[in-house]
Amino acid sequence: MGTDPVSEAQDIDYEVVIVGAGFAGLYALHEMRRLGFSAHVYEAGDGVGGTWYWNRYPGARCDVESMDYSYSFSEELQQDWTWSERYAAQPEILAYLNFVADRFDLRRDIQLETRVVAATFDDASNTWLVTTDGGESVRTRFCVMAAGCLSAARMPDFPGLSSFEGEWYRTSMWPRHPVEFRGKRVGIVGTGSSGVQAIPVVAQTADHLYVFQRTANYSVPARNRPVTAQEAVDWKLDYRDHRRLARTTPSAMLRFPNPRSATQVSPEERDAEFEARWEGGGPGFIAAFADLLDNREANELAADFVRRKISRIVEDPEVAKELMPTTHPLGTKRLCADTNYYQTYNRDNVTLVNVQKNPIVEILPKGLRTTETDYELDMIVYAIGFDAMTGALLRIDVTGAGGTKLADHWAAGARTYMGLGIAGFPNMLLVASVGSPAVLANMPTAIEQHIDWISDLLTSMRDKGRVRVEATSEAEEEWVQRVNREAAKTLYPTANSWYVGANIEGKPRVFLPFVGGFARYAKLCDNVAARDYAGFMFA
Ligand code: N01
Repeated sequence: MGTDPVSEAQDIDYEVVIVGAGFAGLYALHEMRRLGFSAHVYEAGDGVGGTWYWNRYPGARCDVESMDYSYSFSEELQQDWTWSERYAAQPEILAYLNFVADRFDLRRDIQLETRVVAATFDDASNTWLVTTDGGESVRTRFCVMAAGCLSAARMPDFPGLSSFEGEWYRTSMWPRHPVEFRGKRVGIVGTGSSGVQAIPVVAQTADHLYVFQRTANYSVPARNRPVTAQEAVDWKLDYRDHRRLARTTPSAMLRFPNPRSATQVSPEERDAEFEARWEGGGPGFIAAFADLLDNREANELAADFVRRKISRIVEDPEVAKELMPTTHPLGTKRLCADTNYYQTYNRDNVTLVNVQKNPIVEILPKGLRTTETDYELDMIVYAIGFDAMTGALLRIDVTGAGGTKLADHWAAGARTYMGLGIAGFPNMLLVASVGSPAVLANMPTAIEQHIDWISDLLTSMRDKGRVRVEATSEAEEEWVQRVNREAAKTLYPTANSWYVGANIEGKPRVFLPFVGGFARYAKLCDNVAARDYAGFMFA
């Protein structure tokens, strides 16, 4: 990098250290290299892929259509890769990310099986000292935190956990060895997106499956199917235009909300629209009407439609009733997309257990105890989610300017400026973090947008001889308030979801993602950049 000030510090090992080698880390590395920055990636797994490396549980599949859920940065890449299914399964997405790593020769700068455990900013040199679990320490000008928003897997904390004599797994840390359900009594705890995908698959071979459900969740059929050769050809013909159009939408994918209100159409029209979306498949159901996520009455109409579907699909009326969500509006916890989820409860070998009514008390050597019954189990699968959005960063001992700990800065609730920077933590750039719309949008596109923005920032700093960038406290405060204002216009904050940290005991209840939509957010980011990175200060 010659003598430009960004790389001038004598003892810098890399200009950019990137934490994580999932969708975000891989693209960040590609971009940093392309722009001529020396970059190094640390990845805890023994392979690349991030989310798609760890979440290899049976049934794991994306709920964004594969033609959308992929990188757009290389026309050749998107032309050359062929997706086999409308919603790609985990092995195919992992194969894609490995293909990307090979194609762009990324592996030589990725250090696998290495977890970053600490990052400490040095005010004198404006650099970070990054320390790994292997005891290695490197100095870098910038840290790009691409550690994931759903990557800090929750550990079950039931008493007696380690006394269990059978096999037990977490969906979020699924082992690489084959897991056999045949001939076994299996319990699955959790009915979020992961549980809803795993349950129908495990039920096919398990001797008996007990589903321990605390909160009934809304799920719509995915209607997965192969991508036909003709569809792929048609899509690829206009791939650039598809991508351009997708970036103008709130979700960053080709999903177009019906602009009408659910309350202002006739019951027949309403049901016809819901039915069409249900038959069409996938989480596009939430876009059936414009006001489903901000008008309680409209939302209740959609919720009622799904409950009616459940009552028709599930043969036992008692079980159907237990499966009907009533405690939160539809979509305020992530809407699940399934393949035969509700149908699975018609199988003789599946039992639904309501652990809202009778909570799990402890794990026994041979099973699980609720306040009502002991269940004998050979295997327990915990699909209990993540310390979302903040967990991955807080598991690193991050110390910013003047010795401030990130854990302290976030003690009353996580806060960022634009989801990209944190006041008091100079030269640390975030990807798909708190205050970003990424988790409510098409993740690869959001990631590309964030990293393109970061790339422009670093390039402009190099051009201007700047060595330190930091969000101002005022800009951060304004963004936090904006994130809250946007959320308050919606029904999202009414649910006890991971969007507000409610799934983690003691986590401050703060609305974490930006719900204002991808397209609006991207425009705001462009405006910030156009005003010489307004809200950031430089040295
Ligand atoms: O986790 P979750 P997830 N006793 O937190 C229950 C993405 N994703 O891994 O709701 C009993 O949603 C908990 O119950 P409750 C997607 O963004 C995407 O399923 O807290 N139950 C809940 O049912 C998703 O939102 C895809 O009452 C307990 C479940 O465990 C995010 O990842 C696929 C419990 C956790 O659900 C997380 O999904 C998979 C306890 N002590 C994931 N503790 C697709 O693209 C927790 N639970 C399709």
